[in-house]
This record gives sequence, structure tokens and C-alpha cells, in this order.
Amino acid sequence: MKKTFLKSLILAASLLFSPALFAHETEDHAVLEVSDAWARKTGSRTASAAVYFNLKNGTDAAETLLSVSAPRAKMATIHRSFEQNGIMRMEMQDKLEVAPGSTAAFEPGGMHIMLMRLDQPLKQGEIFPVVLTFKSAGEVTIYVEVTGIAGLQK
Ligand SMILES: [Cu+2]
Repeated sequence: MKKTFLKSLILAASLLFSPALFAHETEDHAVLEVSDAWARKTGSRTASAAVYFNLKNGTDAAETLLSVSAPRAKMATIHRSFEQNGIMRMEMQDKLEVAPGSTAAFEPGGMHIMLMRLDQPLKQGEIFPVVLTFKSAGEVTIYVEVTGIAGLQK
């Protein structure tokens, strides 16, 4: 218990001094980790985009993603893609709960952050911020890399 508390303190400190931590590779002391944040570049006539990442809850309590926002887009929502009668559809999620020790994958064909009414198209190589608001951790800024059409290459 004491160790977890210490970890929380370190997390709070890293939130204050290094929000970029969340956009990159995992760190031993991080308890809520976002990695591999990416979005495909968009065409000049496309006003929306999907953001993908892995969200690991390394804490010993459930965490809930409550809302999202992005300076580059007028609207941002938590979306889920699913197939219905052979047609791919998307629906808005009002929140997403992540169980302790588990990872939520935001990936093509599944959960994603939907950006609507982008101010400018997303250009390959660009890195832009998205703010995730959690029930316990509060606001966490992640940095999203814009990839080519093929998506994130690992
Ligand atoms: Cu969507």
C-alpha cells in the first residue's frame, strides 16, 4: 500500500514536469501509461480523424476515462467501431473503464478517439496534443504522432 502511494506521488510529479512521458515508452514508475499514440494523416477535405494508443492502468484500482479534448479539433469523443450486419459502424462511448493491471487498446476497428472539425488537416510527421480526462488521475496530455496512410509501423 505504501509503495503504491509513493508511486502515485511520483506519477503526480511526472504529470507536473513531463506530460510527454505519457506519449512515449513506458517508465517503471509510471502507473498510468499511454504508449504508441498515433493518427493517420488526413486529406485536405477530411475534417475528422481517429486517434489510437494503448492505455495501461498499472494502478491497483479501476480508472475511468471520462472525456477527451484536443486543441486541433472542435470536438473530440470516445468512439467504438463495430460491425453490424456486415457494415462497420461507430458509436460514441460516454466513458471507458480500465480495470487495474489491464490495458485498453485503442486501435483501428475498435476503440478510438474521434476528432471532428479539425482546424487543419493532420500532416505526416506532425505531433499534436490530446487531453484525456480521468476520474482519478485528472487531465493527462498525450502527444500523438501523425503517420502515413499505412498507420503506425513498429
Ligand atoms: Cu469514430
